[in-house]
This record gives sequence, C-alpha cells and structure tokens, in this order.
Amino acid sequence: MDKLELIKYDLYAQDLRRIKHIEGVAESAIEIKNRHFPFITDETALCAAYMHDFTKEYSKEQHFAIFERYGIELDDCEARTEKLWHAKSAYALAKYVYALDDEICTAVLYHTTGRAAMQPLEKVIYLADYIEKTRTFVDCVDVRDTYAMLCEKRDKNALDSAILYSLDLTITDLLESRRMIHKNTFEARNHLLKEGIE
Ligand code: DGI
Ligand code: FE
Ligand code: FE
Repeated sequence: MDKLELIKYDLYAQDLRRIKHIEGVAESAIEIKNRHFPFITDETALCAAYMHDFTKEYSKEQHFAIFERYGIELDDCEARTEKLWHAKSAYALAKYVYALDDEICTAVLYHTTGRAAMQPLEKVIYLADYIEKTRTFVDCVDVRDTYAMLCEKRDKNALDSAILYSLDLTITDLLESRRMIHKNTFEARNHLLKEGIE
C-alpha cells in the first residue's frame, strides 16, 4: 500500500462525520494546485487533503496523548483554543506516524490559522479547506465566489487575494464572537498585505 492509500484506509476506518468535507477538500486542492502550482503532484496534494482534519473528531484526551507522545508544544493561545488542537495533532501523525514530506506536514499544521510566507501547498490546502463545495456558511460561499471571479478575470494574485479575504472574514468572525486570535492568523494576513495583495 502506498502512503496515500494507507491514510485513506485509516481515515475511512474512523467513520468520520466529516468525510464529505475531507473529500471536498481533496477535490478543491487538486483544482487549485493544477491552476497555480502544477508542479505539485496529485499524490502530494491528496495526502495533505486527507490528513488535514484526520484528528478533528478526537477527544481532548486523544489530542493530548498525541502531544505528549510526540513532544508537541502548545503556546498559550493554542492551549486555550480547542479548535486549534486538531491541526497540531494531525501534523504529529503526518510527521511521525505516516512519515510524510515536510511540505505536506506544514500544510496540515497551518491549515487552520495560516502563517506568514505560506508555501505553495500550504496555500492550496488553506484555501481548499475554506471553499470546498460542501461548505454552505455565507463567508465560505463569498470567498468561493470571489476566488472564481478573480480566476475568471485571470487575476495573477487570485489565490493570495482569496486567502487574504478569508483571513479578513475569519478574524472578523473571531472578533465578533470574542474568541482569541492566534498570532499566525494575524501574521498570515500582515504578510500578504506587505506583499501588496489586495
Ligand atoms: O477543521 P475545519 O472546520 O474544516 O476548518 P479549520 O481547521 O479552518 O477550522 C475553522 C475554525 O477554526 C473556525 O471556527 C475558526 C477557527 N480559527 C481559525 N483561526 C483561529 C480560529 N480560532 C481561534 N480561536 N483563533 C484563531 O486564530
Ligand atoms: Fe481543520
Ligand atoms: Fe477542514
């Protein structure tokens, strides 16, 4: 079995509620990388897509067992924010259990917050996660439509602009619901602005 098959085998064995979302991310990731980064292989994009929410339904105990076992440290914001745990635990499994390439591991690690100077596959997975077709939340539909419009216009910054827009919407949502905002989320946004993305 190759690594992708093994990941899918283990993922489907979990009987996840969110499998349709993960399949949607896989489909979007292929489309996005073919458009912007055709040098990324299908296998690489799919490994990252199938791994990204691998631990999403794990319990607190399961997440912390992984953090302890693989020496994963949480900063203060991460420790207090349950929504951020699954990216770090899935990263640990990607790196230490499935021994995936670094580019795949970091795409999994930063899929929720983004970070400054995101690498090609990190951008692909970040946006695919936000706009995949099963998402019906108004912000997701908005970013999906904006990205499609920018691609249609052949805007050379379509991918970065769509990511910037999704970061704006995420930060606005976090502010409105008085949740903590991780520094990577801010740094991802600041970096794109510094690069002149609109
Ligand atoms: O796992 P998914 O639902 O597919 O998507 P995701 O991993 O992008 O998680 C989205 C959730 O993460 C959404 O509720 C917003 C939250 N989130 C993203 N960045 C931050 C954050 N939550 C906090 N508190 N702080 C952040 O910086
Ligand atoms: Fe996620
Ligand atoms: Fe996801």
